[in-house]
Amino acid sequence: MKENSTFSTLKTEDHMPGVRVITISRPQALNALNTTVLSELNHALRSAAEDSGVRVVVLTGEGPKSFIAGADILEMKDKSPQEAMRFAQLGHDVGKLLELMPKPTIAAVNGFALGGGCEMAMACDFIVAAENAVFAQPEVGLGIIPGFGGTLRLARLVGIARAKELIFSGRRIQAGEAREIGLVARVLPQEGFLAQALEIATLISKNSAPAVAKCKQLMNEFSESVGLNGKLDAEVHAFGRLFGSQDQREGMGAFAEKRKPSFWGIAPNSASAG
Ligand code: DAK
Repeated sequence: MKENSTFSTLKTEDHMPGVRVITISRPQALNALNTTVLSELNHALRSAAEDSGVRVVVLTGEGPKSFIAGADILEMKDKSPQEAMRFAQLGHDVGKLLELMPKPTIAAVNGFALGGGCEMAMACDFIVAAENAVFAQPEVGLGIIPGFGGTLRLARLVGIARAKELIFSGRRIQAGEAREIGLVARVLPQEGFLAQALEIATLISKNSAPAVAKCKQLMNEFSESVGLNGKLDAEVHAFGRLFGSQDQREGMGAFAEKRKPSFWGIAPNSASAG
């Protein structure tokens, strides 16, 4: 195992043969995604994509409690619509790298995968989850929408009715339910979780890299992930527009003040309301 990290919020390690593990390491904030984490992820993923020694990428979070507890609410809460859109774009760039790089990407989800955390996991080729994994898209409880591709990718994975139920309610689901609905490929025991996830990565890394890359490209095309770009832009704009609204300030302010939010935003009353 070779450690080669030069990042402040990530650790990267190479496991033979050709498995790169990228670990988000902000355990004090349950590995929430702030601008620094997203910028560093962008660099780390580009470097893995360009390194011919890397055949499989595994993304995980530091500690047993959390994969990623979402985008960093404390950093986001005072953003203007323009700043929110830039932040969303940064998240989308990372998601596109995970989804489209010609190497398999595996999300090894330990603990919470909430909001932007669930979205990053879904941008990977597949998710393996520890028994203690918990998934949710809780954004509407903060006065915003999933902004890193969740409205599209969750529906693609679990079907539109299930995705609507999860996104409208913000309900949390455990690893078992996530596997039942097709969000998670495999659930593994919590004890020795990463080692087991690495066994799956190692199995893949021993296969023909060009053949695996071609499978990824074709399967993405068949599932239309390569056509997502325009739709993701619509999500970025919708996300940005909600910043500065009374409900966004209330939802994120309530999280910062550790209290329940009280929403007053008016429900749109026509089918074309946007
Ligand atoms: N952001 C910032 N800090 C967070 C955080 C987050 N998402 N989640 C947890 N933390 C911090 C807490 O503030 C706390 O810090 P201290 O108070 O100790 O300084 C520390 O982590 C430990 O958290 P708790 O004390 O709350 O721990 P608990 O075990 O009691 O609860 C929890 C764990 C994960 C259930 C709870 O922390 C929680 O509900 N966290 C928020 C989860 C959440 O709502 N996540 C979704 C965030 S919104 C977009 C891009 C992205 C997104 C949308 C659009 N575009 C670019 C368009 C995504 C949005 C989101 O992800």
